Amino acid sequence: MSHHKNYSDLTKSVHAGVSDNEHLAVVPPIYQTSTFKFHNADHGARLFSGKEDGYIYTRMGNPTVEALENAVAELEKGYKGLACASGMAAIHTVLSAYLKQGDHVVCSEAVYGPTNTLLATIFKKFGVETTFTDTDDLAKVQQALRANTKMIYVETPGNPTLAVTDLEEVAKVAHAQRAILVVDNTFASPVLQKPLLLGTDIVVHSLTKFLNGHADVVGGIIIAKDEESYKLMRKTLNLLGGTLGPVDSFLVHRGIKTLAMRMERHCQNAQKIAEFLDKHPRVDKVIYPGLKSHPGYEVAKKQMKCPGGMISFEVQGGVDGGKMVMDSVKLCQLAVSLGGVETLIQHPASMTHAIMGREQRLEAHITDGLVRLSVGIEDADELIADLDQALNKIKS
Ligand code: LCS
Repeated sequence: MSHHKNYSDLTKSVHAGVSDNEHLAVVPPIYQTSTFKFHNADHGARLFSGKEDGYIYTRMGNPTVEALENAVAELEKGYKGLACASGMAAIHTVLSAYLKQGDHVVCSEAVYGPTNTLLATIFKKFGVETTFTDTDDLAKVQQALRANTKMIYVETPGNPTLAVTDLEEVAKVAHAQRAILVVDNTFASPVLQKPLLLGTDIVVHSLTKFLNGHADVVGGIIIAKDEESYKLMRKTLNLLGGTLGPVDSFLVHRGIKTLAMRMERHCQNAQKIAEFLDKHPRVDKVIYPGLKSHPGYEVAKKQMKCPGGMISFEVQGGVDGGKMVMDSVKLCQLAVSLGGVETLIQHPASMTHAIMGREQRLEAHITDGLVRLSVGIEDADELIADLDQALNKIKS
């Protein structure tokens, strides 16, 4: 929506994707329909041939879904969005649109476990090879390149080690190779980081996380930077079929109204909690891009508005210490997923990244005692008190 172009993200979060509709409803209505009527046979033919814009069938497009797609595209400063049934459906759609047998991918070592496994199993089966490497180290990215490298796939901050990749620099490496750069922007959200403005070609998100923000929808989205890329991915998504429904789209669009405000609080709370954990005698190491000790501190400062709501930390006592904390918290909820208003705590080695196997996990710096915290928007001091009593149960 071009008339929103110059507004801040606080304002855009509230208004993005909302356009006038039949009854001038302030909130886009839910078009709960699988199909749309044609005025006559010629009208149907014109819609199918693309000579006229309009809705045909909800897998191919729906006004409620499109409102959400426009909202996120506007926040990311992209061309258009493609809403998907989950973050994984979005990632699968991008990979399927751009890769073929014989191609090679360079992927961040720190990615959501199933993204790693999708590339390492299904795409490998179809003849696509992937090298996983620390994309926060440009020399390693250069080393991983091959003549047939077609895509660099980056998650930043990465799940769960919060490795920060310099997007401007990696985009240069990708483009010198005539490869495309795909960025999973889930941990940052478009309010904290706009990868398309840093040279990225395609952005993906799990909508399930910060964008929706209320832990009640599973969804994903792709943002294309131009019409050509959008059309290729829309064709692919129509064939693969992993689209998002109108009700879930409505709910995510509603969640986005508070996105910028929520992200401010997530960042404030996370900074305070990271500093508390850093001083705690039962904590060996805190990983948060807002701490000077984080190797990506300067890059995060350069490319993110603030370092986000995710913290990883290592407690004393390895797996047992981690278990003690997770079983002792009262306010923080023991659950996977992230980015909601409620604080969640989990153990990547036995939960989100268990699918990778121990050896590959350790290579990706996901140690046995690593605990991941998705900091919510509650009162920071109350969260700190909860974590403090849980950490103090670890035997010294
Ligand atoms: N990308 C990132 C960075 C993620 O964290 C996740 C899910 C996905 C993609 C996939 O999205 P989904 O299909 O679940 O919508 N991350 C999860 C996590 O860390 N815990 O539970 C899910």
